[in-house]
Amino acid sequence: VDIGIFDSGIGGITVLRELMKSVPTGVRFHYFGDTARVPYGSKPPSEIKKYVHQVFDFFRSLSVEAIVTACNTSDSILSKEEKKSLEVPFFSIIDPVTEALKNDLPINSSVAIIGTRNTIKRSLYLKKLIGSDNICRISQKACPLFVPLVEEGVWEGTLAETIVRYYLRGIKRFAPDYLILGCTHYPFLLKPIKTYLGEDVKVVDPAEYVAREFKAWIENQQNDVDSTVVFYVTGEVVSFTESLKMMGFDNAKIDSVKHVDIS
Ligand code: DGN
Repeated sequence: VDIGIFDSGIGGITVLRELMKSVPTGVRFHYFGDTARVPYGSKPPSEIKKYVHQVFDFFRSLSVEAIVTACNTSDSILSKEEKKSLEVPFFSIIDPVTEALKNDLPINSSVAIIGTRNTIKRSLYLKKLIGSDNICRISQKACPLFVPLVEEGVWEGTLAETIVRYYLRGIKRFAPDYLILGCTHYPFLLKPIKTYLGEDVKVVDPAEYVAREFKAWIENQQNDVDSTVVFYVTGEVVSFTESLKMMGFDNAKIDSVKHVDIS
């Protein structure tokens, strides 16, 4: 089965990693990273829509059988109609986690959401969670410097800690029971985030929930051939490949990294 998965850059690899863990055989993943145009986070929504439709056209040319959004910003900006009008199933990153939390969180839970400017402005997480009986307090915060930091490979150390502190000060005071990482780049900063907020805040990664949904969908189509992944990037190949290695993707898992131009 050929599956398209996309993000503005390396963030979506945190989602790809979960998908490959859940579905280790039978899939050829096509990971698209729009690295020449990252970050999407603060760009005008109309511009992001244009990019995402170009990515969809690219996936069409590969005849993928489903598309996974590994980008909360794109998921927030696309309309329901745009998602439905695709010829293949579209997996949202925001829907599975919010559905699960609405049902599973203990009573009187407090929740904070962090994401890019566009994601927080669109407030899909907030809108989907607000009003559930089990959530008593909810807060959200945009952290626009996190994505460039992660793309630069600065995942821990003094600089990462300083920027984490700068953005999460208010969240620390809010003292949520759960923190949702509403941007697929943010799991890279898990270490400084956890250190700053402390053990009492449980960090929720939406990737685990989309992987569960994807697994349930694909279950009956699996075979015993190892899942592989081909990477396509609009930017530079060398630094992207380095990031993959830093994340523990070895050559065996990387089919190839190709440069493409879709603009
Ligand atoms: N990884 C993207 C997300 O989940 O929203 C953010 C990308 C960006 O370009 N800011």
